[in-house]
Amino acid sequence: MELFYHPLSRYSQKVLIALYEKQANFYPRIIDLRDPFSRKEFHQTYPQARVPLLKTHDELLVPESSIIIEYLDRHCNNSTQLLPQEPQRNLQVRLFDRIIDNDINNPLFQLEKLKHTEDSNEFEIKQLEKQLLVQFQRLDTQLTQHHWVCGDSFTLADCALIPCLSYSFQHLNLLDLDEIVRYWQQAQLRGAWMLVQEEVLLAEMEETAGIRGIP
Ligand SMILES: N[C@@H](CCC(=O)N[C@@H](CS)C(=O)NCC(=O)O)C(=O)O
Repeated sequence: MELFYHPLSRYSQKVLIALYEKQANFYPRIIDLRDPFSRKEFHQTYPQARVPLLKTHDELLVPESSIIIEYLDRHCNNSTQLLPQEPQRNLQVRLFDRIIDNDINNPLFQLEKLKHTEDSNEFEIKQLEKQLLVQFQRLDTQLTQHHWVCGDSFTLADCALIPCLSYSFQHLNLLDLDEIVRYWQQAQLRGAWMLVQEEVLLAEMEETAGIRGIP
């Protein structure tokens, strides 16, 4: 399998966590979408030119982080089941995966964009931050009953949430949310995230030194 991704893309990190959880072998193909040559080349493989993208052993192209993880869960058997078999729990995990992508990860992109715009609109920033805090409060309540997002075991929903927390802790006031703080501390000790984090730190250092760009 080949994974087209960038270490600083949160949706790529989501899939990397799953790959490490599943202990799956893959060829890493780093794509820098800011580089026009890299983008053009990738565009030939995948016209939507978005990362992450998985190329399977039989040359099937699988886009969309959640679908890639579902593919990995079906095809790479190890003890970690990222999508529970039991239908009710399966729905719950998929629901939280959608909530996290749509109501946390995507608004975080908007927030990053607004903060980097020169004549940034303070009102819009405050509104977004408020919306994000409401989502984190909702998750905090969910986590009072659960060790991971959807229960005792690590799932797709955790793969979705963990990459959002670094930026969120830096830019939002989450320290009053005890369960989110506890969750973030425990997530940072999870082996799969530690492996992703090593690559993220390296890419950030390269970015600072001007060796490699952010997608
Ligand atoms: N829903 C997609 C989102 C993927 C996504 O937004 N990827 C970003 C990088 S994190 C990207 O490739 N953006 C480039 C573009 O849209 O041109 C997923 O879950 O994989």
